[in-house]
This record gives sequence, structure tokens and C-alpha cells, in this order.
Amino acid sequence: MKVVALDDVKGTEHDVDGGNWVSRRLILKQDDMGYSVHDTLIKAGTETHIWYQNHLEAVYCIEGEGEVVTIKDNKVWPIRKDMLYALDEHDEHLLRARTDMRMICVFNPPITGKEVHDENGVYPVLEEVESK
Ligand code: 9YT
Repeated sequence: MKVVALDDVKGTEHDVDGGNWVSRRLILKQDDMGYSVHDTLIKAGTETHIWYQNHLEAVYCIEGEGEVVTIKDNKVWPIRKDMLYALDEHDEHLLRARTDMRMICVFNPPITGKEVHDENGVYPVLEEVESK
């Protein structure tokens, strides 16, 4: 069995600053669970363009509020504490944080950590339209 404390991840290579967000990776591919689990803070007032073409992601909001806009239909999905959204169709979307948002994110297949430094794999277009 394994126990991971957020405090043990903070300040390590698994504590990743993505600009609009900070992601603490609690479980990664190398943990052999078949998924990765991240505690992610989305900064208030940011808009992030995300399109995980190679991953499925479920995102459970445990603090704050904002919205997701799915690009294909321009639909706005309000998200607040105690709500989960699942990108079950690799949905290209905009994530807008009205307040700071704290999200528990699960990725299948799991993130290795490498994708973070080479965003072309997981976040192919993130840099083009990162924030407003
Ligand atoms: C909610 C979301 O996808 N934010 C971007 C960061 C990502 N969750 C990550 O790498 O932890």
C-alpha cells in the first residue's frame, strides 16, 4: 500500500506550475495504477484552452467556481464545488476560473510527468490561447 500526503509533493518535481494552474501529482504512471491523480489549483480570472487528444480526464471540483465551454457546440457548463466534469469525448474546451478552483483530476492513461515539460503531447494547443 501507498500513502501520499500533499505536503510531501509540494516543492518537488511533481509540483508543476502550468501558468494558469499549479498541479500536484499524487499518483503517476510509474505508480502502476493505470491512471494518474492530481490536486490542481486553477487561478482565479484565468481562461485555459485544453484539448487532451490522447487522454481522458475526470475533474472533480472541491473548491471554488468557474465554467467549462465545450468548443464543438459552444456550450457553457457552470462548475462549482462538489461537481465533476468528465472529458469523455476528448472534448476540446476552455476552462474559466471565476475564483480560485481546486480540482482533483484523474487521467487515463496516466500522466508520466514527461508530458508536462513537452506540452505538445498532452496539451497540444495550450500555449496558443492560454490566458486572457
Ligand atoms: C483541470 C485541468 O485539466 N487543468 C490543467 C492541469 C491538469 N489537470 C494537470 O496537469 O494536472
